[in-house]
Amino acid sequence: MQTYYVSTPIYYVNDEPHLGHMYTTIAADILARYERLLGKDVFFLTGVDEHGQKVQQAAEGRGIAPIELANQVVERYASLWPELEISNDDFIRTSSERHHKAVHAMWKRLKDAGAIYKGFYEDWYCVPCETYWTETQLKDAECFDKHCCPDCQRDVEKIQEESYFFRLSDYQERLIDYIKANPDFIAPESRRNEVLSFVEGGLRDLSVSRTTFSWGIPVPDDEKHVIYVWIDALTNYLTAAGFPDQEIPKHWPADVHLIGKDILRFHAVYWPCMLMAAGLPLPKRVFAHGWWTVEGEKMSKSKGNALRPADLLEQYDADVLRYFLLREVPFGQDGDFSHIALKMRYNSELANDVGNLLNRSLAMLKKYNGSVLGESGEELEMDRALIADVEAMQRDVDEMLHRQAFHLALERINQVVKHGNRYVEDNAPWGLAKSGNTARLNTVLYHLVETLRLVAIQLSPFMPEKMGLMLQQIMNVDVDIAALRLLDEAGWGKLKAGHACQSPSPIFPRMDLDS
Ligand code: ME8
Repeated sequence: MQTYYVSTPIYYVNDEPHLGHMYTTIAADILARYERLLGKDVFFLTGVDEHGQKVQQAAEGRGIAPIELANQVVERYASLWPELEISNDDFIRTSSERHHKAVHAMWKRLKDAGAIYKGFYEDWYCVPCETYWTETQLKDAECFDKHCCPDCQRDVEKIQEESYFFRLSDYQERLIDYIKANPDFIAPESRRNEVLSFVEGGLRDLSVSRTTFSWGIPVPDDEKHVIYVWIDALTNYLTAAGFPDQEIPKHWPADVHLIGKDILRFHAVYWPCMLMAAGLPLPKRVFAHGWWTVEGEKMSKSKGNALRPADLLEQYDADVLRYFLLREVPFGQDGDFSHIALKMRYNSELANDVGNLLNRSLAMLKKYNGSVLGESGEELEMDRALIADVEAMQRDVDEMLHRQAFHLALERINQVVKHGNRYVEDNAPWGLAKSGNTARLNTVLYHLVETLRLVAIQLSPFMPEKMGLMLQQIMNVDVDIAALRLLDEAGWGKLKAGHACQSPSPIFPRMDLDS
């Protein structure tokens, strides 16, 4: 069976879950659900990043041990994901024994390959970003005088320590060749170009151990050193897949690592070079999405405007949030979250388009034929056009989701829904009923219900709960969304004459714009 592996970043436990974490995880969930629909053996991984100075400092600030802080925050994630219908197959914690073992195995492979050496390190360090900067980089970013981080503008500290280094510079040419030979490796394209010019600008060896704090995985046989948090964190993708017990795990290489644009360099430069050095295959794709602002402002702790998923879930159904986040902004671009935009999008595309098509179709079926699909008559050009549109949508959505163009996939499905609503107007079933044209009426109602069924299947990775309800009304049985397979379900004509649907029951009631 074909495998599919999608991952989210592992989230730092120094912070509560927020909109950004929720966004990537929902996106990954949609891909995982879609690939399961295709019948693949899917591995969907998320988890938490527990080590590093940042977490140690956050725990100290609260007067607790880092592992206690981690345990608290893990609880928050573990209880949030089911509420957002996240169907992850595994949840990785970097404090776990299995991960410790994998990081040691990775270190050993790098060491055995001659890619790690001991040296002396002097540089500038940004704790919040867990990133090192050279003097030149600070100067280039006009940050040297202020001693601030070129990324986040916060203070950087000068670090001098004995350190192990990874020979990143040795892999510069190989990485450039790889990126050029694999145009799909880094997406979107603008990010790929960014990474290429960064690598072409020259790679320095990377300091991969610390002696200034203790919260991490010790370097084998040199315990005063802790392994750099990014070497530790990136290895999570292999740990959960079964490394090192399986040298190349069944699901490896990953099909796509979904990440935010701020952590692209780690995933598109350090990680592939580490894997090359370790002699392991590279992930097929790294997709860096954009950042959300909230009501036009940058989310920040100090402003207190970071959107908490738990608060959003009090206001909106999980499915509505899932739909909005992936529909509103092209994946890869920055976007703005606003309540009014969510409500307007919901009212127009979910309440007015999908909800309306479902309600009016099932209501007419009930009124004119006791909810039972009758024998269809002759197929007209307009019927064939609707079927062709549905089938083209299925192909388009497949192509779009394989390049993570979620918003286009949703737009394409919406076109079919709009087509369905136009088809109702064009055929005016109420007129057919009045004139007693039963054969045509049956044909029209059949095409509507079959379109709705296939639309619901395409939307099910995005809105599993709502589409479960929609399919239940159409199929008249409880439908296990997770068990659906396109091979069995996606052909036009699965519903047969004589099939009874349920009475319509609104799944997308209109939202009040003022509340
Ligand atoms: O970076 N909009 O963890 P993290 C969209 N532990 N995404 C956002 C965002 C926003 N406003 N703010 C943050 C880490 N993010 C590491 C990862 S992976 C081996 C290790 C995203 O908890 C951000 O882009 O700080 C990042 O991808 C993710 O949240 C996790 O951030």
